[in-house]
Amino acid sequence: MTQSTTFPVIIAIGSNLTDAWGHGPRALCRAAIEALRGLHGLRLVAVSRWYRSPAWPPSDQPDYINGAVLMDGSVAPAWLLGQLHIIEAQAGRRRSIVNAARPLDLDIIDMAGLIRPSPDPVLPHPRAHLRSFVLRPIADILPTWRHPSLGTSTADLLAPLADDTTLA
Ligand code: PH2
Ligand code: MG
Ligand code: MG
Repeated sequence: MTQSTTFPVIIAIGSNLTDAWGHGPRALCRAAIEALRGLHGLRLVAVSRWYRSPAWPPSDQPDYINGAVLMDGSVAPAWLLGQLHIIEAQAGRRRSIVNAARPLDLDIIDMAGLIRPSPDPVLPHPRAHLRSFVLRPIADILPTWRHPSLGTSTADLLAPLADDTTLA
């Protein structure tokens, strides 16, 4: 039997709230790494540095902590999205309005270059190329990455963006 592999799988991590137990964004992001490590069918290959940035769009929300992980393996996009929603819910995430502050956000950015306009998860993530808090962590974990549909490197995508991320 042939075993297909899916590489790269890139998942962006974000948090800008404390959970009900008092765990802040840094702790929630670290716990998310351990939860991702436990996913069947995927292997954790690399973890980015952590970055801090103001919430986008500008608001009075707390700053975000963002990072990303690189994984490989062979799983279906819809299955992976379901697993990420479970991990988000375990961190106390309740889905409300778009861009609401959240204790944990896990977004699939790329699965082996798959172009998937619908259904969810839409791939590549439709706003990844516009967000320095997504692109800088990707540059850490996979410097050779190119945006699957644009063909552009992280450096070229970052160049025109106002980069308000700093190392956390
Ligand atoms: N995520 C959002 C909305 N705004 N801003 C920053 N700085 N970082 C995020 O991860 C983020 C955001 C929705 O997912
Ligand atoms: Mg997000
Ligand atoms: Mg999300």
